[in-house]
Amino acid sequence: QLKMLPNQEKEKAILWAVLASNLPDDKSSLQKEFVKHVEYTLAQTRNEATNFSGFQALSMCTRDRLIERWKDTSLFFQQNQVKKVNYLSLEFLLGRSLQNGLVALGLDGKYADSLMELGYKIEDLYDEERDAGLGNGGLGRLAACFMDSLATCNLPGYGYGLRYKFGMFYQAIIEGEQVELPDYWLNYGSPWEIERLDVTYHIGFCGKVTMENGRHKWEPSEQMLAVAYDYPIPGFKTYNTVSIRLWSSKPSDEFNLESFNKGDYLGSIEEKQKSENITAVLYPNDNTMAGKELRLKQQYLFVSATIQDIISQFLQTGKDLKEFSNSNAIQLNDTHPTLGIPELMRILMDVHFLTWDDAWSITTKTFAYTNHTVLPEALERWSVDLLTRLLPRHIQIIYEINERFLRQVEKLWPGDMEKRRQLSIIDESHGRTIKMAFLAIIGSQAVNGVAELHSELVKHSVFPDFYSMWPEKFQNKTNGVTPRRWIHQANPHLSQLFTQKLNSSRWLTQLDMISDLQRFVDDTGFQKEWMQIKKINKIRLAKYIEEHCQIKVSADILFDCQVKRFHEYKRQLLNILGVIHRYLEMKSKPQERKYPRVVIFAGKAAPGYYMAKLIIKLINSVANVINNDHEVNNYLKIVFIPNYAVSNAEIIIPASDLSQHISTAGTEASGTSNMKFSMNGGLIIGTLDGANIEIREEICKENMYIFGAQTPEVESIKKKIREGTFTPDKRWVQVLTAIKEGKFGNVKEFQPIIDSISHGNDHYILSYDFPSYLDIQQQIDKDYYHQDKSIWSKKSIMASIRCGKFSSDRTIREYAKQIWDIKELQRPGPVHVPQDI
Ligand code: B1H
Repeated sequence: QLKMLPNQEKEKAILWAVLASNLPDDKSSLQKEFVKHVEYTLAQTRNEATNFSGFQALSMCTRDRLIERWKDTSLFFQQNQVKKVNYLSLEFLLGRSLQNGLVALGLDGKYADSLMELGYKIEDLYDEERDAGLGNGGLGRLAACFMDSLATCNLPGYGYGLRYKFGMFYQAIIEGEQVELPDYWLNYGSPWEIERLDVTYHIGFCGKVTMENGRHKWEPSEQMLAVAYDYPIPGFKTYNTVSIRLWSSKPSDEFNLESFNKGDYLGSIEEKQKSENITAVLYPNDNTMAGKELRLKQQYLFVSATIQDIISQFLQTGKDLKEFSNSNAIQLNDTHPTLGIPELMRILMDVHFLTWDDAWSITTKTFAYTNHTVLPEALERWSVDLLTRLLPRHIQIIYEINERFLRQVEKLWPGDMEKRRQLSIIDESHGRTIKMAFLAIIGSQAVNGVAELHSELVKHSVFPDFYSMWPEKFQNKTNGVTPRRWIHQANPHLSQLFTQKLNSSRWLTQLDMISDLQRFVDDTGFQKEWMQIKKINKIRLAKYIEEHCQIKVSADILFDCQVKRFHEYKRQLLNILGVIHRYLEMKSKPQERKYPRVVIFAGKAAPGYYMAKLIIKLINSVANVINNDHEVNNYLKIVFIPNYAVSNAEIIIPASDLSQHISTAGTEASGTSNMKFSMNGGLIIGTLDGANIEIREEICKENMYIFGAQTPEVESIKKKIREGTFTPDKRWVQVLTAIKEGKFGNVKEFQPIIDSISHGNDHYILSYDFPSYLDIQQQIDKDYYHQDKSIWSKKSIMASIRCGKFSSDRTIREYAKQIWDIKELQRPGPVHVPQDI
């Protein structure tokens, strides 16, 4: 459209581009911008300006600069007509954005100085920001790291998600129990979002399907709108900035005619208000499925708005829909957005009149599915009845997909009714349900797990028949994390040390480079500096603990952390039973009081997960007893940090000497905090599960504390436990006896925990792994408190510098090449005059 511009217009366009992209960054300009936002945008005076208004003003300064890069990036992608990936995730656990944005702009240092003169400490302003907690845990945080890496690696990509008004609940601990409080994170608005009132889509529910000229026509009886809110995600050391588009539901203008005709004005308004509720709250379940109608509505509103948006952008290019999959890849972050598959089919057939075969060919070339869990309770199934009522057209399409698929099954396994039953998308065993993972696999060109072991389990244990049908579909993409946030931002001293010793900050975009530091591993000066940084981080955490838990801990002793969602498979219970054993030993043998340690827990339990909440209570009861026992509390302290979230993870992780990743082998798909801890020089005590296995391969086995049963043994161990032929260690019996004697509070209260690991229950084989867990903990004490301090320092250094593989840049490049087929495209420097003027 710009091609035909006359000369005058061209000059105007250039002037515009230069002015818009040349915000000066000398100190005085930065200060002026900041003051302008305080005085004019916030309408405050110098005297009124609090840290919070300082945060707001600085955010607006940052946002101005990000927006400028951001618009040019999407324009550049469009002009170059590149293939892009659309990453669909019901969760984006972004945490805070201010520091991240300033770091990406390279302005964090300059702003720190500029604001100092105006009377602000920049860290205090960072601290005012509320976390964007739009995710539960690993899966949501992974999506956030991926966006950071897409931008940084100059890959054309867009994130799509939901703008929940209430993010992950705020966790308070009251009398040892978890209490959930609403997280109304948008209370003061978010400086990062751009509301796009012009980008809205109609979303329908319920109603009926009719035939018109041989075509299906869905007439929904419920209508609402999805409105787009865009968030910029800046790349580091590049001008590329990508977007996350989050949808918010709101009533549509169309009036509910039925109520209106009945004269029920108020009733019809009430109906409309309900539509605002759809995106109100994030479901707080990690690794379990909620199965609620509202959640299904969220999922459908999400995919419908997203697919409509992708198609609308595609059609603007003037291309034919048959070319769709050459321009778009769609990645499903777990099965939560799987309805995108029948939604794309519906739009292609019913709106754009493509044939089934054409629509199916496009769909199956476009979608790819990432599986994140093998736990049966987390594999999504939706009731056929519910789907039929809410999405009558989609259920027809799902039936048709299933019919055609089962014909393929029949060809491969003629007459095998059992295979047909096993592989059907529709499960008839407990009510009729749709198996979403089956639909996702059948509708996708690639299926991947998130760590080597997990991907093997996906192929051989979870979906073996699909693997035998389409072995080429199945892949592995080991997770990663962004070193910008998880080293540079969270651990500034370590970042500085890396940059100084490598003489370059290139490691931040090429994390493999840090393995060069291996040449310093025996250098005692370097070791000292290394441990000094750890100490500084421990002092910072000790301060946080004192403020938030009113417990004083010494930064001179071993910090042992287990911070993650509470789930029985993650075995926080094994940890606290180990703590009880340590305590009993110290009580009965004073000579055992020589290896001081603080054991730190943090994490949320799903509000409806009774056992997980009870384990939190047990931990706090044990903490209460031990922390108040003057005989031992100089040697052992237990801390439960409330409200584990991205922002306090940034304080906890760099301070750990040891972290626990101790899930039953074969249950944790990957884990990603294990990578973060290791990069920051914390050693891992862990099972051979998830990404622990690959971390060990990289950093070598002498730098990691591995214990417990391995995946192939687990089934037979469970069987022994069930059948009562396994005899637990006497230390296990002692610990359980201590709880039963009421040493840690009300015996009756904790009985369900005891039951869950006794009488042949113990599904997560705690009793079996307990002895090897205690043994390796003893080894850790000796290594950490060895008189030769270099033993531990070396392990810590190795654990960090051999972690290059676990940058999410590596992961995202693998997806780009092996699944999405998208290419890097870096937009040129600050003054970007569109090429086709
Ligand atoms: C992971 C989930 C999950 N796996 C259901 N599955 C949810 C399942 O709201 N729901 O219904 C929410 C989340 N989350 C985690 O993904 C794995 O447990 C980790 O091992 C893995 O590191 C992470 C990222 O791949």
